[in-house]
Amino acid sequence: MAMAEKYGPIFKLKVPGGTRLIASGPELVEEICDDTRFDKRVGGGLAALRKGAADTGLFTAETDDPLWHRAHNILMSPFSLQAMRDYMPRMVDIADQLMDKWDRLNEGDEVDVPDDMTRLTLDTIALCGFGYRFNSFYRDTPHPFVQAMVRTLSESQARARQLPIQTRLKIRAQRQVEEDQGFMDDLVDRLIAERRAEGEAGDTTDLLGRMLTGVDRQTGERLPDANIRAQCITFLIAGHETTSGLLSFALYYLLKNPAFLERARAEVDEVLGDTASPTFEQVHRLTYVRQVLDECLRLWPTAPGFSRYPFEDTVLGGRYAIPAGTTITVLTPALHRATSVWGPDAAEFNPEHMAPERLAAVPSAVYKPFGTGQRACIGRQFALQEAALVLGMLLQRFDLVDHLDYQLVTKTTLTVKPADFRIRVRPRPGVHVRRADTPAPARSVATS
Ligand code: FDE
Repeated sequence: MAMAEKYGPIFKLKVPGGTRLIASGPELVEEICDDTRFDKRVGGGLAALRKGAADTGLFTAETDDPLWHRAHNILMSPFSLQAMRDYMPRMVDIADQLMDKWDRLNEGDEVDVPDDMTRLTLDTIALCGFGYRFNSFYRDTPHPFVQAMVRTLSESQARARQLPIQTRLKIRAQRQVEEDQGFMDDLVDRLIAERRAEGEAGDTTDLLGRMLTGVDRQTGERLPDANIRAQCITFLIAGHETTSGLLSFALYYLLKNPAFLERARAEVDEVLGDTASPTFEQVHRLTYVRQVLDECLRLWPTAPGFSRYPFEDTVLGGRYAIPAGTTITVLTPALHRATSVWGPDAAEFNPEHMAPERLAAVPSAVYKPFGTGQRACIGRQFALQEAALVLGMLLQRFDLVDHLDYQLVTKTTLTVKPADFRIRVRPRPGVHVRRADTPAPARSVATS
């Protein structure tokens, strides 16, 4: 981001793996987002995880791969508005576990915010995705699946940064990756097999159920099991760190800006009152909370960029010649701070930047926390609904205490998060939520 400020709207960055173009000027990004001239470049951290074409989830598939189209069409249903409604009880189920944990802390106990948000988002995507409970709130150390996933991700990140020869020499690391991938595949395969065995009786409202029964309207085809498995793993990876970072930044900015916190809380009190289990309608009425989240994604889009390439030789901004196939990375945290778009206070947190009347005047290409075009994030509504629900429930019940006078330091792995962000929480005096006794659908599956 400092380089973008120094070198301008587009610059070249030389790294061991080669030279990269980094773009953050709004006018240039508007052109780069044109799907008729540019397409997604599958690269970087996640691409190193690809095994074969059929084994590739949406995120790492090439746009011209027929399986990407088929999966994309079939997956529109599990990410539709109707599906979001169906996920609500499961989202509340996991959110309740977080509320219980914070509620039962003793005076003076600390919470590690990103840690708890990661427990929450991982468990939420797994429960809504395929009825599986990682039970992260009941563990000190991550579930073995999560350990395998984290190791695989950090190895693939390392590979994106090193030379291919270095990768080949790391035999032990390779063996570990294979072992971890095998472990993850086995667990997901078991879930798929169990669901198939249940036949008609199986849940058809979660992601897995919808993937197993879904048919691509264009081709009439279904998804092969190997592809369904890859999608499940992709959703776990894409759907948890990003959303947990978003919630962590939201708590950070509200902690540091009491006036915005009070305004958000006034809305929460009005919309949620003392209901313990918010409904779909209530969550979607939390419009100021949404503005807070949108503003967090402006300053810190937790997936901090995306890469594209032109189909043909092209010229950007009337002056930068770009040969066909050249990778350009759009650096969204820099793009999102353009003073020409957001005004002189572009670098500051202010949910007013996201007021509907103001957004209406902003060209869509300058706000891209979920990527762009046909390859944009399919989980966007899912993530925003989950985040609004959880932020709403937290504001409804807790006061946040900044006992360490936390100063923001970000940590970037595949995603960006606040590092070492610890706070204290206190139940809000005089607030008692009413517990509804509607347990969420719960299935548990034996894990070896
Ligand atoms: C996607 C996405 C993107 C784009 C990338 C590129 O272009 O390369 C982005 C930027 C994103 N995404 C972001 C985000 C943020 C947040 C919070 C999220 N995200 C969340 C989520 C959840 C889920 C489940 C998801 N997410 C998922 C996903 C997927 C599958 C994808 C791929 C799509 C295609 O390609 O087709 C994404 N995501 Fe996201």
